[in-house]
Amino acid sequence: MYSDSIRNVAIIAHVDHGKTTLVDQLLYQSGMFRNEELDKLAGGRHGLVMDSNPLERERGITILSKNCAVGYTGANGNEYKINLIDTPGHADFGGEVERVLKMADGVLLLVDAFEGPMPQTRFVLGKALEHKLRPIVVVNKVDRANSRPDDVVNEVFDLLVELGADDEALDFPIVFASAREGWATADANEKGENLQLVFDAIVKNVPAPKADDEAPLQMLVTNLEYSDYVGRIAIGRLFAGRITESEPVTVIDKQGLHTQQKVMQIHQFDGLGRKRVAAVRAGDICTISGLDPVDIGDTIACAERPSSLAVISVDEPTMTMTFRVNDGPFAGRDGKYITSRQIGERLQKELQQNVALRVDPGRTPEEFDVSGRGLMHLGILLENMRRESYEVCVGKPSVILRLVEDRRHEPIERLVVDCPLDCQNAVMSLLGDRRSEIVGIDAKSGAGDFVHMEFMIPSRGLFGVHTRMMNATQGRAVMHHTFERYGPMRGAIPQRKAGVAIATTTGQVTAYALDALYDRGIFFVEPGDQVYEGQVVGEHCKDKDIGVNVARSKQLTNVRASGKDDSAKVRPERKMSLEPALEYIQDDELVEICPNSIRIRKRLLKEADRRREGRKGAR
Ligand SMILES: Nc1nc2c(ncn2[C@@H]2O[C@H](COP(=O)(O)OP(=O)(O)OP(=O)(O)O)[C@@H](O)[C@H]2O)c(=O)[nH]1
Ligand SMILES: [Mg+2]
Repeated sequence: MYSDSIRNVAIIAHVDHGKTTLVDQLLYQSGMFRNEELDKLAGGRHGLVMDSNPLERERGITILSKNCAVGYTGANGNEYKINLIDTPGHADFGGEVERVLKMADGVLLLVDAFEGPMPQTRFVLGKALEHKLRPIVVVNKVDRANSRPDDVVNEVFDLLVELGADDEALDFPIVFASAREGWATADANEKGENLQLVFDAIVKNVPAPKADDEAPLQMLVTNLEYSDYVGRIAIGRLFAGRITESEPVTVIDKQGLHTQQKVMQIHQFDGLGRKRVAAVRAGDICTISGLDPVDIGDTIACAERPSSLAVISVDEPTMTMTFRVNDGPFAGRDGKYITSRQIGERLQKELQQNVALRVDPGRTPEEFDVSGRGLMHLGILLENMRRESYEVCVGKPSVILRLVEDRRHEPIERLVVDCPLDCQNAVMSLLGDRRSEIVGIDAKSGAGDFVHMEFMIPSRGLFGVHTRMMNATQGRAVMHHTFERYGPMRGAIPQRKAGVAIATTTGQVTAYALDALYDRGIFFVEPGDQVYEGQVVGEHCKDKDIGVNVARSKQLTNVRASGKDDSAKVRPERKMSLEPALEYIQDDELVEICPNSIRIRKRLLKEADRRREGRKGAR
């Protein structure tokens, strides 16, 4: 059968365990690209070809899952086409992983040879097992000096047992690899030469798609793209039948609504690029242009005998935030799109591709309640909007509660912290305050005096923890967390203790004014910045808010005094980037996000208004 020569495999792992590096190397070694071409595509020496969008490059992480395909000639001389699906490892993009697993018949589970299975390893592996996908375990980074590959294999086995895997899955094939150096080996103590073992493991262990290409067409749309030339492009896998250019088809949406449409062009993945083809058969992954409306989760079916495939279900969001029109005095200064209609349309567009996102109308027509999987999930959306010249204000993120038998339940996350032994107490006391419970602790073998701790902690308790953890351990701790389950609401969690410094006038910040406020706290602005009344310009050293005039300039006189005249001693400012700012704010504050600036402000800009509201609250 045609589909015998196809392998569809998803690469899954915890963040940074080397998925994209491996996919890049597989592409490279399959001989499709010459070195220089890859370098050009990767945008330089260190870039990864597959992490192609600017935010991914900047942050060094994968955000969107992506397809590519490589050819491979097996030991028996058979030709195979391997569709590789690279997935993001960060917990907030778990929705992406869930969605694309539908395309795969097997997974490569990468595990760092030093770190071992981490929270997101557990999550993605659990999802793979739910989809009945058997893992091939790739213990990666065995080139690392402190790697402990054999222990890691045992830990993966234990994890599979814990997740209730069947015997077949427990008998997983193992490959040891260094994705960065481009080799794999069956024996962890020996260096390999190339990645052939990985290719062989895929060909041998990933089942060929079971798909009947004589049956009526069924293709599941798992991804969408836009092109200025052809409009919407649907990406997905053919589960049955064939699809040909210019063919009339029936698109069945999630509600079961049928629309008659016509296919324009069909492309198959070919290396990093795509190749136009006249037809595609069941089992393969392809892109279709010419269909509109078409959405993720829709089935593209045969025009005469249409029937739909099971809809993709994705876990519900756990965190929500209010997006609203920027009504600050500087609104429209650097953004192009600022009205609620423009913001609303942008959010609708995002919904089509971002499956784990939800948008509800807010309290006023100027507001939207946007919910997602975590701070980074929503942060990336905001970062993208900002780059596209939108301006928005957002309120303090909050977790989504659920009612279970009349009791409020909140999201609980599994948090893993690795730190040197001498920081252990600092970490425990920081987390102890935050309603966490410890579920595991052990010294990592082969890693000197490091401890590995696992906690269950309410998502609420994680706000602002990162900064505090870094301060408490001088940056030596590594932490990761993943949503685990909903659980009964735990008690109160300490909020930001410090008050803030609020600008009392609108104007340009002067060194002179900051100098005079030197001992009042830390400032988020620097001389030359424009600020407005009601903007939060710094953190007060006491627990109350204060008003400050940071735009005060020196009275000019004719007499030049000698001495400390221009040598204002301004402390370096604490620059607040997007996500830290979101974690920082309280209920009465907003983060204003514009293309060139991120500001924190009080919801009510006038002090008198804030005081009136405060009195109302106290009554
Ligand atoms: N020493 C060593 N480092 C590696 C190896 N493979 C990847 N890395 C490094 O690990 C880091 C993360 O690699 P990525 O390929 O971006 O990891 P990823 O799993 O795609 O990460 P996300 O997509 O963000 O989840 C990079 O700095 C790589 O250079 C390896 O085999 N050995
Ligand atoms: Mg990646």
